[in-house]
Amino acid sequence: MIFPEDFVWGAATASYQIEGAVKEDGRGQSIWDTFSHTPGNVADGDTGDVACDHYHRYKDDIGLMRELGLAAYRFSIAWPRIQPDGEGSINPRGLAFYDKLVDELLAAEISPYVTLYHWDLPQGLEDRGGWANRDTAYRFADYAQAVHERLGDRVSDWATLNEPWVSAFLGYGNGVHAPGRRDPAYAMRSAHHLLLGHGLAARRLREGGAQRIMLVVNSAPVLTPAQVNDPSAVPDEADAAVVHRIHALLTRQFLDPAVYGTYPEEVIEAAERNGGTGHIQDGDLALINAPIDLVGVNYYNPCVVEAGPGLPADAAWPGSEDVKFATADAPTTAMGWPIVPDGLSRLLVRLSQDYPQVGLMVTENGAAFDDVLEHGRVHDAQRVAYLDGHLREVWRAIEAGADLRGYLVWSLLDNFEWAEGYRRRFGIVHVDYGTQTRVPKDSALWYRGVIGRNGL
Ligand code: NCW
Repeated sequence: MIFPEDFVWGAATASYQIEGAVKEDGRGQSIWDTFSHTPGNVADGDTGDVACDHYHRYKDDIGLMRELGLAAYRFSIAWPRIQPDGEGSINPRGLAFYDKLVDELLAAEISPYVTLYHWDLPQGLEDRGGWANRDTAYRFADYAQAVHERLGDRVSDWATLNEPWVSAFLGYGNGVHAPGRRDPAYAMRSAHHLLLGHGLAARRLREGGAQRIMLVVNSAPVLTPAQVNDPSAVPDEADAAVVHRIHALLTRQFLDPAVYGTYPEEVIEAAERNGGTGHIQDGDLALINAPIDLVGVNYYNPCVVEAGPGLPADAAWPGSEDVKFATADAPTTAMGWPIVPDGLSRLLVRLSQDYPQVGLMVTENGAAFDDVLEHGRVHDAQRVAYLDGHLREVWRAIEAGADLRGYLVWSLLDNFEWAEGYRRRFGIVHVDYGTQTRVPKDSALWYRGVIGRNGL
């Protein structure tokens, strides 16, 4: 299985999950600092205060990337390092860190893929309403422009937002993520303002000459339990209706406005029943519909649903009280996420049909397992099997005609896994948080081989 010649192999991380150094060089506070320091929000009371100490160890970490043969490294910028309060003057020391990071990557012949927002909103903006406040979208565009002005001469690949569904519905809907609000109306408003921020920022990046711009979504094929193991299973009418609606709320809610400048009717209905549509102003959809080059796809598992009584208390899914979220009949990772590799090819083929005018990139895929470090090695055979299985499906999707440009493993390093803290290890490189020692797991060595032969 040999991949296309220009296929991009890499790995991904995010600022709050790896950097640490939360009080250094003028960094302001983010909603994840506040949230993780509030007891009860994160497993074991973990915080990102130190994390992988990447802020001080980035040179060694890039050395590791080079040893693994990565061609691309996707990282995110901590907005509160650039604008400590979320608006106004730029903190030169914050920008200087990313400047050095980019130079070091380029010297190692690794292409930087910059994500502008991976969930660490400046707390100052949250105090003024966060993403539920329309003004945050405009502040995001200003911030994006400032970063691009500094790094745009060396960075070709830009992502505006990571997983806006998660920001809106876990952050403002069910409160599992920062800022921990629980209100479906807030979640719907926030989703729209995130999209508006995406569109405004994408325009500024384009005006500044950015070569490739993408929006990264947590997407998944929405399947009935029967369809998980039998792609030819045909759902009954009631099941088909909820599958259609959940696909609209999970994926089309973000990609239809970005690519076509329209909202699916299911999104409008969900908003009407949760606070109304007053936050959607005339002209917004045209602003959101700024041209993008790629959709970044983060895939971990399918979304399995059937018609039935739902979870009225789960504000992550406004407008789906009649949807039963089911579990796939499949083995699971340490996150409890089912392992369904062919969900990835089904998803990629569908997205390439629904949005043929944009390219696709797998911007995250990977798994947490209960790794054990023994005699200086981590034999993570399950992760190797997970990655191998999913890469076979990436190849199948390419064979089926999907315009797939690359694949980035989540994650380079074990890191702060949000509400799960450090107990969930997604890295292909093991991190000992006591000593900050890095040990490439078997999966990292295996991945180096895959990259070396450009295939499986
Ligand atoms: S928690 C989450 N993740 C993990 C995180 O480490 C990374 O920063 C994220 O981009 C691994 O990849 C993403 N995503 C939240 C997934 C919740 C999805 C619920 C969707 C329902 C179908």
